[in-house]
Amino acid sequence: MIGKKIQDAFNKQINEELASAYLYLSMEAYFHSEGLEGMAHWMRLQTQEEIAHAMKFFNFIHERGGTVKLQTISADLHKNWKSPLEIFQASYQHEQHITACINDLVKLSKEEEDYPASVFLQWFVTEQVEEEANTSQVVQMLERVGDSGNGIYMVDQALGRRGA
Ligand code: OFO
Repeated sequence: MIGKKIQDAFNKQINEELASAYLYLSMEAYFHSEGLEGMAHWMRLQTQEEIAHAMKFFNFIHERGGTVKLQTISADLHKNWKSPLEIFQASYQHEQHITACINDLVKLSKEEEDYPASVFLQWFVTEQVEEEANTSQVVQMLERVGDSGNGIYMVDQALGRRGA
């Protein structure tokens, strides 16, 4: 049986993951409006990953006999985006925020001596290393090309090759 503190914290994390999906969806919409279909594709896969992350927490709560409580997703994350660089910088910052959330959950699971939760969270610890690396690499690429239309086109093509 899952303890109340872990259940509440995991429910909050479901919201964080779905808010991440919502954030990336707003970014995908911007890329479509700019005709950057490779970046839009990259964001679509990112959104799908975030929903999968939320579902891992959702399933874990149920498997441990707990109750899932869905909460309102913040619309503050949905901005009027202005450029690919601004978007990927925001993505990188957002992933750093998610890493901090996961680290707090790991700490709580240890304080609560909830070993199944600690083991479950290890996947997310590893995943966050990848999430930060992926977004910061795109930031570097975009910084390198600056305002060059050809450069943005090349980055768009590269991101369009992202596999699931
Ligand atoms: Fe982007 O890793 Fe989940 O939120």
